[in-house]
Amino acid sequence: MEPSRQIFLEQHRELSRRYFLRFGAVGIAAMRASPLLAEIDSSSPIYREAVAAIESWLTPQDDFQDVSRGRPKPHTLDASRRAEVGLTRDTWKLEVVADPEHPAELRHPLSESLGTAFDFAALMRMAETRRVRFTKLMTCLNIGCPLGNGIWEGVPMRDVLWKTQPQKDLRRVIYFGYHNDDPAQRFRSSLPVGRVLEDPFGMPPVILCYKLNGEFLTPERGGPVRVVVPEAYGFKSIKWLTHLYLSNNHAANDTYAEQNNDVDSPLKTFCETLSVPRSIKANEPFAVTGYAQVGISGLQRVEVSIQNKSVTRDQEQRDDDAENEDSANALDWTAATILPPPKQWGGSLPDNRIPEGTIGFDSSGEPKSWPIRLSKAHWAILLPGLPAGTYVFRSRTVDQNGAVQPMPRPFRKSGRAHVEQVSLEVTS
Ligand SMILES: Nc1nc2c(c(=O)[nH]1)N[C@H]1C(S)=C(S)[C@@H](COP(=O)(O)O)O[C@H]1N2
Ligand SMILES: [Mo]
Repeated sequence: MEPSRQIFLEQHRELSRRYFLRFGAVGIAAMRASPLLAEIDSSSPIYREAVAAIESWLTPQDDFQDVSRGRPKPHTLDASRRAEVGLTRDTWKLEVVADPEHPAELRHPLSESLGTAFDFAALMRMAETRRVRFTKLMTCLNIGCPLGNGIWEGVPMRDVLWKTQPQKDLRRVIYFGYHNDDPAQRFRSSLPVGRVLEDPFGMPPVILCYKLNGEFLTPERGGPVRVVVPEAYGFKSIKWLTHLYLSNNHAANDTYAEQNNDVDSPLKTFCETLSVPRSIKANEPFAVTGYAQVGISGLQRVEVSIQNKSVTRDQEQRDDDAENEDSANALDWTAATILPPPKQWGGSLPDNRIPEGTIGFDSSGEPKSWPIRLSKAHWAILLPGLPAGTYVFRSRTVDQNGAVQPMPRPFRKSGRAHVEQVSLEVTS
């Protein structure tokens, strides 16, 4: 068997279902002319090779993209300095105290000065009974493209919060990590206390995370302990965690709010291409692959469209209209194939085994449903040959509520949602 075919068979399950290209009667002129219009088998080597080249579903910890602040960045400190400042598992201490500005009333603060700070050994004892694991795509609101997809393990933040015996005046949890003991460098985030104490329907808890893909968090990923907020953009998942302030403040005061970000925006559903052939020969089919971020409203389908830009004058006006995303519905959209769960999860998972008890997976490590919310899906499509010319390729998601990308929340500062446009040159 040729190697790419072998990889494909290892990475992806049953894809033998023949699928139909539905560029139908209303399809674009270029496709109407194509003899390949009717039906294309996904066993085509072009399609299979493109699918085989798709990135792994889980991202190895060291391959995550990094978004870190600090002069120096805390993860760049050498091992002995990290031990001095509490950034190793042996030396880590977490304070859970009343917010100095808007104090909640606590009976039993966890603080260094009282000798009650929470340490890694206590976290591990708590983990014996309280440990949770879930998959999550880490995405920076400002960057938009996911930084990595992982299985995050930790204990619910509420279990540590309750140790302080809060009595009243608790409306928000404000939290930050080590930043060279310099308040000006502090990167702060916050959550309404309700989100910490109780999980919205179907949502995993907010955790104090110590493992990613079955291995302890590296310094770059925020180790020894970071916060992970399942449904939020990355800025809520504070690394090198050192402090929780229990606060009576009712308003978000995240550092990210200072950059005009919509700090209460949960992960959106959107998609983008991973591979588009660089050179396309006229009248030869070609494959396009991509990923979708599966936001809080799930993923129903991925659709693609190809717009012919080499057209006559009266069509030009219509094309200009289509540049405006409001008019995107004037284009013809066709469903791409959302790939099934992979056989190889990637992410350097020990023994390729989904850790036991990972939310959304059954006891044998099979996903209970697919795609998984707050994570990632891959998609692919084989397109029929096109006449020589210039085209624009677009892809977009439709979420489980039927909202079509960039809806329901199109604003850039609420997270990326714009519909990607890739230009295609088809040469004879
Ligand atoms: N302490 C601290 N935590 C932080 C940051 C930071 O600069 N300092 N960056 C945040 C932002 S903006 C993002 S997008 C994520 C990125 O996570 P990653 O570097 O593990 O991919 O971490 C968040 N946690
Ligand atoms: Mo970010």
